[in-house]
Amino acid sequence: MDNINQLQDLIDKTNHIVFFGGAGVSTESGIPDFRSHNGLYNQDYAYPPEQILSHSFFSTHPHVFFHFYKQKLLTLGAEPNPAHIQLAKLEQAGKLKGIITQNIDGLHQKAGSHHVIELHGTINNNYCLHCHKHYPPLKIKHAETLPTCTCGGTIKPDVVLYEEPLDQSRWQAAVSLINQCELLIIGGTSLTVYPAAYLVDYFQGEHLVVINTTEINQHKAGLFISDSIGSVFSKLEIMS
Ligand code: CNA
Repeated sequence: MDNINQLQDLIDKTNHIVFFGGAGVSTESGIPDFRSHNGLYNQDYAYPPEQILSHSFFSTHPHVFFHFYKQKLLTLGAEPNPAHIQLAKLEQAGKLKGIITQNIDGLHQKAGSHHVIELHGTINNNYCLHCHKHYPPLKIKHAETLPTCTCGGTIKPDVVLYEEPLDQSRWQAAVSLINQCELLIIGGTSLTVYPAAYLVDYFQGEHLVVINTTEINQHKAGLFISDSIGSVFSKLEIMS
């Protein structure tokens, strides 16, 4: 049986599936990831992206942060690709119990998924650091200088920057999902960002499948599919 048929077989016979993904899930929607050859970490900027996307840099260089953020991460025009769409169908079919994503682009929800844990937050929520008033992403996009609240405070996207802790309720929900699933599909992630990557340690189920264009360090994987995730998911038959 080839890799795709093996995955199809696992999906057909399992009713408790969880998907854990990263930036690679959205590259086929035109959003660059961090660590691929043409990812954001391999382009030239005045500062390394890891530094720009840190809490201390946000506080000390907000103009540079927002310039980078608006250009590279505020991807409001992007559309879901077959991976997002088929995962939404799997949820509708009652097989997929949840998606844990490190992405901030909101594309799983745009594709119709409901149970999505956004470990690193989302570009779709933004709030004033002073009075906590919420703002839509267009407020950030259209700000000519720093996005500023009516109270004068700076508006920050609700995305987790380096040096910032994860939201504990999201983390607990993710641990519980992974802990209870029978089939875990990991896709489009280098599994190098912590603590997110520790989540795999909580998996106790039967089957772990990895779909990634490059090899990643995941010894628990029984099946590794070295292909782009949109292409893999578009070959699966999912009854909704
Ligand atoms: P990463 O470290 O850039 O790794 C991406 C992985 O996906 C690499 O191993 C690639 O080889 C692989 N990959 C790329 N394209 C595909 C594809 N089409 N099919 C299968 N595999 C592919 O990204 P991680 O998600 O592991 O790192 C976590 C960071 C990236 C999180 O904090 C995210 O917020 C952040 N990020 C998110 C987005 C987004 O929201 N779309 C974009 C860029 C970065």
